[in-house]
Order: sequence, then C-alpha cells, then structure tokens
Amino acid sequence: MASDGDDKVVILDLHVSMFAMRPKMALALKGVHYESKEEDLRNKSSLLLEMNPVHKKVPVLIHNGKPVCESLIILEYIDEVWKDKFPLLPSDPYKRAQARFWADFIDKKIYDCIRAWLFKTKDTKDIKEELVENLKVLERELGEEAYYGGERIGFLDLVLVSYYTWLLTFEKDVELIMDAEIPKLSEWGKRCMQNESVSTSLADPLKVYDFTLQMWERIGVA
Ligand code: GS8
Repeated sequence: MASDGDDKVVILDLHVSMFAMRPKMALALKGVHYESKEEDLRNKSSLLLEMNPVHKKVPVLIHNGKPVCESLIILEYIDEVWKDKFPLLPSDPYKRAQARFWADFIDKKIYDCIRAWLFKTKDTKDIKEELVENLKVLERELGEEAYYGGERIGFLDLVLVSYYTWLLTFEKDVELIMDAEIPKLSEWGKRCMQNESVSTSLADPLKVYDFTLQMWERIGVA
C-alpha cells in the first residue's frame, strides 16, 4: 500500500498508556507527522466510541479517516504503509513469526504483572518475583544482541520498551533494581532511550508515577 505524503494521521491517545506509546514511536521513527488526541477514559469521546466501537480502547490510529485498532496490529499497519523508511518487522517469515510470538508473550505475561501491581490484586512480593522471572526470559531472548531487532531498533523493541517507563515506576515501589537483577535488559532499555523517537514518545516516568498514585487514591488502595 502506498502512502502519498498527504496522509492525515491521528492517534487517539492516552499519554501514560504503554499501548499508545507504540504507534507514536513507530510513526516518529518513520518520520510520519501525526496529531495526538488525548482521551479521558472516564469520559470517552464520541470519536473514540465511533472509531473503536468494539473495544472502546486507546490507541486508535486514524489514517485518512479510517481507524485501525489494537497496538500490535497498528504497528504492523504502520510498517506496511510506510514501508520504505525504518522497517520494523524482520523480512524473514520465521523471524517475523518469532517477533509476533514474543510480542504476544510480553502483552500476556508482563502486562498481567503490571496490571496486578496497579490494581493490587496480588501480593506485591509475588508480582515482583513473577515479573523478574518473565523479564529474565526476555533477557535470555535478547542474548548478546544490542536490540531485539538486531543492530537497530525493531518491532519487538517498541513493544517491550513501552513497558520501560512503567518498570521505572515499578522499581520505585517494589525495590526492583533493574541494573542488578536484569542487567542486560536494563542496558538495553537505556540504549533504546538514546533514540530520540523513542524517548520523546514515551511518557515521563514521573508522570506515570503520578498517574499510579492518583489511580491508587481513586480505587482506595494504599
Ligand atoms: C490494549 C489497549 C488498552 O488496554 C492494545 O491496543 O494493544 N490490546 C490493546 N487500552 C486501555 C488503556 S491502557 O491500559 C484502554 O483504553 N482502556 C479503556 C477501557 O478499558 O475502557
């Protein structure tokens, strides 16, 4: 699919959402201009309800008026439409399948831990143990590579780094010391943050922390 340079690209956004950070990083890496529309999830806009009537969630990418939902699908769409600059998925079908496998692992295992911590549905110590175990699996998968994409940032890097700001917040609360417990992954995170398209698209960890504190106050947990 070709893109003619006159594309109108809108992201229905939530600044602290790990899922919404992904398309913003991808568009920035590909040099695609977009407009971000911040949603209030307690008072969803009629545009969000119209563009994502099934899940009613952010992010939604609206490309020339047409919506694409679900962050991983949006990443693949962006990669296919703006394919000439900064390819994200590997070209080899087997490697693509592996990247999708690990993305699915991340959104199941890592998200579950972050969610359990955010809503305090499990003991924090257990969550930390489970999270570190899953992060170690991901660290092994990275091996000696600089990035999951190999020598440069790719699809899977964007999927995982979207949790990085959340891990920095988590670090404060549960005494996870990434440098000590998952040193290679910690280095990888810092390496990713040196990329301006990544660092400017991710939420400031302090804002994530603020959001977390407000959320805890709202749902009445200490
Ligand atoms: C998840 C999006 C999501 O949970 C994706 O895009 O990858 N699988 C989807 N979005 C949340 C905000 S971030 O936690 C959301 O929009 N929630 C609104 C709601 O649940 O009503």
